[in-house]
Amino acid sequence: MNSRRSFVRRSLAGIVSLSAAPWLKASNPQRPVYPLVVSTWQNKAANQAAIETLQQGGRALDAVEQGVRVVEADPKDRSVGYGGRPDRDGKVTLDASIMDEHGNCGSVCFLQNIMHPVSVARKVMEETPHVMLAGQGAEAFALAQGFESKDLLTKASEREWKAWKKNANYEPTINIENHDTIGMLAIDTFGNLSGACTTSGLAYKFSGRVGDSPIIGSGLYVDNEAGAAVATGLGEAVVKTCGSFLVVELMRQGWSPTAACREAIKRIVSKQPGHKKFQVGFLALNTAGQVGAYSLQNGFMYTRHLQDKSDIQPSKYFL
Ligand code: SD4
Repeated sequence: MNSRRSFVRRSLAGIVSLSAAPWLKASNPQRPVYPLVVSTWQNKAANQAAIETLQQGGRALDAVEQGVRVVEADPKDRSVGYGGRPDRDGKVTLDASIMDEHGNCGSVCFLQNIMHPVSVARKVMEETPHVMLAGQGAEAFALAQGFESKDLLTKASEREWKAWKKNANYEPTINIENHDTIGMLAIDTFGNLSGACTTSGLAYKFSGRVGDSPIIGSGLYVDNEAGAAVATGLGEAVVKTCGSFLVVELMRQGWSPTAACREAIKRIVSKQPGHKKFQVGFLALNTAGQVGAYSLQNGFMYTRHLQDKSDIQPSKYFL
């Protein structure tokens, strides 16, 4: 399908748009840049917190952490942090990751009783020689770092879980029960990229299940010389294709963010026969500040915040 000619055309288009953009590439710190934040689904308050961090001179890394913390603390968001839907045993178990412009990264998975897994992930990155901590080890580390222990199961989530248990039928509704994981990408005024991703994972999953969000290269990937990507939707499908890494590598080859996300979706379609029954969405940002998204099914969207303007953009989709 991808003839050499169309590849060359795409590459040239990428080069032209990179050089025409007013955005700074990290290698050229003299040129002016404008802070930009994008996140999966509808997250204006989270993007606002992130953009304010950037406007105060913060790093993209600080911005994505501060941004996604807003959603982690929001009990109304049923797919992230406090108030997230529990696993089938009624336990809220969280996955999160963070990655900076140097390729440093940290993550936690199957973490319980801690409201801000993204900040624990950052501590893993900055305070340990490791990339990922899991389960009780991650929780003990968080407590030792001064995080408070909190029961994350809200009354509303508990009620829903009890209703689900009556039939215990595991067929998550596309765009509903696995919706709202926040993945956020940012460029700061130094022209550097960072990203974060945080979720309570699939509602009513098996105890111990870990999704794509804490797996570097699947739910999140950042390369300051190529771009950054995050994923949302059925994590198993994303893990099988190393989705975010694939999107970033395609952008490195000159594909636009949208084309790169579409190609990663096409990979899932061609390899995974069950794809009509689930949703996956990718969101990507290149070093020129271009944003793109693509999803398997209708219904995915992203929130973009550029300087003082915020808007919600529908993603293009495959099916
Ligand atoms: C997961 N990818 O754990 C996450 C769920 C998600 O929007 O993205 N929901 O599989």
